[in-house]
Amino acid sequence: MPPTVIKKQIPLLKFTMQKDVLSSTQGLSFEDFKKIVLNDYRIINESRQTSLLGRKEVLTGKAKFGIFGDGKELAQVALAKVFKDGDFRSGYYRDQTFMMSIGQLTLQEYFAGLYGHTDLEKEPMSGGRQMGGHFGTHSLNADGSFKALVNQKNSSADISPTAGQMPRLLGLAYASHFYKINKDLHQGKFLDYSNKGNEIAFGTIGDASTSEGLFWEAINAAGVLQVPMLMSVWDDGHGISVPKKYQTTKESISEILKGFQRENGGNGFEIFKTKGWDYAHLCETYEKAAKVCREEHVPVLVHVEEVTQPQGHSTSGSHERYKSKERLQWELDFDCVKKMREFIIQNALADEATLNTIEEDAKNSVRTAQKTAWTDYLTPIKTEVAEVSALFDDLSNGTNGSAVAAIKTELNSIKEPIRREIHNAVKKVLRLTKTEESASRIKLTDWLRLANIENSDRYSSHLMSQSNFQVSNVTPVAAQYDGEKLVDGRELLRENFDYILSKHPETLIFGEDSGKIGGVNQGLEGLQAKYGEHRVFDTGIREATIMGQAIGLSMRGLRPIAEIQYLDYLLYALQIMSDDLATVQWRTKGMQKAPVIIRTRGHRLEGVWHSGSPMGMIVHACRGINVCVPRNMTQAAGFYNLLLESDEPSLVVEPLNGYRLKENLPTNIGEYKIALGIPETLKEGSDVTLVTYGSSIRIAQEAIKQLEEHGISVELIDVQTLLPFDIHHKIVESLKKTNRVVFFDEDVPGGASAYMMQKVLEEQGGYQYLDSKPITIASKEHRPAYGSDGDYFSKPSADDVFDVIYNLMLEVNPNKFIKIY
Ligand SMILES: Cc1ncc(C[n+]2csc(CCOP(=O)(O)OP(=O)(O)O)c2C)c(N)n1
Repeated sequence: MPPTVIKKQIPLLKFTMQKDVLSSTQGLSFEDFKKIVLNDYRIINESRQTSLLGRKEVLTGKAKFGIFGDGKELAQVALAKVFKDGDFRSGYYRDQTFMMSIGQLTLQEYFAGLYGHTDLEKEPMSGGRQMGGHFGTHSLNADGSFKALVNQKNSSADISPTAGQMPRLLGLAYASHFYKINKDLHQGKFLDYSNKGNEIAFGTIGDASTSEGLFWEAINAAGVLQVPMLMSVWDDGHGISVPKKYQTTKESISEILKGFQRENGGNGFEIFKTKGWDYAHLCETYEKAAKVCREEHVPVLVHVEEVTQPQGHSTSGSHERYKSKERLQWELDFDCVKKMREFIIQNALADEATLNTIEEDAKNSVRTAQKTAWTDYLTPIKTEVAEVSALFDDLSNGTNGSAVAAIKTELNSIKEPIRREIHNAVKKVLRLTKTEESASRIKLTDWLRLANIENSDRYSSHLMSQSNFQVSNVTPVAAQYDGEKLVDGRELLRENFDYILSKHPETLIFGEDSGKIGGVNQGLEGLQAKYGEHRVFDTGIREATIMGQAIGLSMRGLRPIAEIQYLDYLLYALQIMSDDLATVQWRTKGMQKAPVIIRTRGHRLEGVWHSGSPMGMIVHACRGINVCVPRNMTQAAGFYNLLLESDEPSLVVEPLNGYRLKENLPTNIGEYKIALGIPETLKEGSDVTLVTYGSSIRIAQEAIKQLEEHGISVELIDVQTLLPFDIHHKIVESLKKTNRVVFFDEDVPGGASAYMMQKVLEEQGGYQYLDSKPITIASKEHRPAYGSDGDYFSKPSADDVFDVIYNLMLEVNPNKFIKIY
């Protein structure tokens, strides 16, 4: 039947199937149309059954935790219809139906995720690293290079912190904007990453999570930047148990966002409202929303109201505790699966029997998928039980044979074993048989060794890149000089950024004041004028979304250098750095990357919030990100040049008080590269090793001069990078010579100085070579007080360094040194 008849068949007021919903499939026969609707009905039923069975799997102990997408199915099949190849998603744990609809999640994979299957082939979302319901697609080839992202449907990897998906979403959308306006990227490999910016970034969020600051910051930034971001809010009225009246002013996100609505050709958002149970209206709304978003390249928000949550928030508790009887009844009446069934019957798209069959088939497919996933998950573990049991048998003739046999019996009695239980058993047996020397025991220790290697890959790989582009694969290049050409540190940096921008069309540098004035310290002076506003630009004051902007851009093949104006303000972005950026590679087991370069400046200038050096906090929060702490701008530039050749996310903390100091300009500016994790010995000495970095280097040098006058010889080591830290264990070599060590920085006591101490004394075994107690020199516990005296009495000075080292030597040799004060 021709489409006009369809319209007659579906006499719903707002449902203009021919024009709006199915405009992309014009000429569709009625039979084909029915197939689409019934296929959607199949998907939502399969998804619902997955949620129902998934919950049971948790409650019976097979899986640890479950958080499902029940109630959100219908909105997501509608949303999926407008998601095209090349598009990106940044969403959250409710989106299973969407992922199934775009063909990026099978039922079996869903269950593999629930069980935490560590095989990426079976559990492609994270290889068991994230809890089920955290989705992502594979962006990378085996060698770490990007796939042709334009030919696939992409989802950035989810994280659990509510609204944590928003900053990244902004960046994914901004990438489309950048690809569109940067004509240099309309060719070559860039056409694999973006079709000239034609893609949409799709965001999803729960209504309660819109209470988070990150939501507002990202929404405002998207409105300012006018990026193609299609945001859906699934409004089920609650955030766990807390209802909307405690979450949202006026209890409606679309109501309070009205001020963001585009008007009279101005910028802003296009805002739509629809209902989570109304298939026709959902399809119509998303068709319109995507059209505006894609064609006009503007942000759009779809507020999906009247969404249910049939099983409550998660497997942690039941919703009967906090929902009224009326609400519970309403959720039954307006369940989207039930409503779609009614819609199909009303419009004579299928009869009861057909729908019953679809529902029954869905149950069966889900049950089959669950069983297969469980068998797949359990089989390799059971194989390991069998392997170690055979090895235990070999050992059961020894002195402790009966005890070994008992351990084997106990292990084999576990119906659904996990690897921890196997390891417990193996270690117990090895302890019992520690005095036995047999080939069987050697086999068992070999088994354990190999199992540890495999488990390390299962759980601990890819904290940093393991690709061809990892930092350690980039060859360093020495800086070259032709006599002396002294320039300010900031000029050296500017020359370097100039070179970077000219060499890499995919780089862009942005942050507060980075554009027009070229940065608060002028390291980018004139570069906006030279390369254009799209390459070097100002942002609003919004550190978390500057970070997210960089993450999203870098996930789409671009190389952002994101500026955080001062190290003290990195705290605003630290959550996103820690939860999102630092975990991208690890949480996808190397299937996604975000090679962001963060540029900031810190350590020492004046006042409470322009002198911070919270390096311990950063290195502990950001394992997964390189942390470079150059002592001057020559070093900083060398790091930038190396990092751009690699695919690892990194932070470079420029020394804030070094922009106006003179440095010798290398002739190969932009090209020399400094390797990470390689400390530099700046001065040889024999009495004490002094380990430090960044702005503390100059203080150390001043103290060392004075110490020399008192007959004390200090070896000064600049660690250069805190992450990675001294990968070749160079510092311990110095300890072998001096037998004394002082770790010095401007962090709080127990901060990064203690971190360095642990690395050198414990990891490198430095404790063996010490003749004196190891010492750390750090700031006071309070923030640095304002003014030069505030600095002197809050942060370690050359006097402090002198005193500590002098007193150390006084204790060592009271005959040679006398107490000064
Ligand atoms: C930053 C943060 N705070 C708290 C939580 C715990 N938590 C998980 S989900 C959730 C409620 C979210 O509600 P909503 O955004 O409406 O999404 P829904 O689960 O209802 O789909 C909370 C508080 C979290 N994951 N992250």
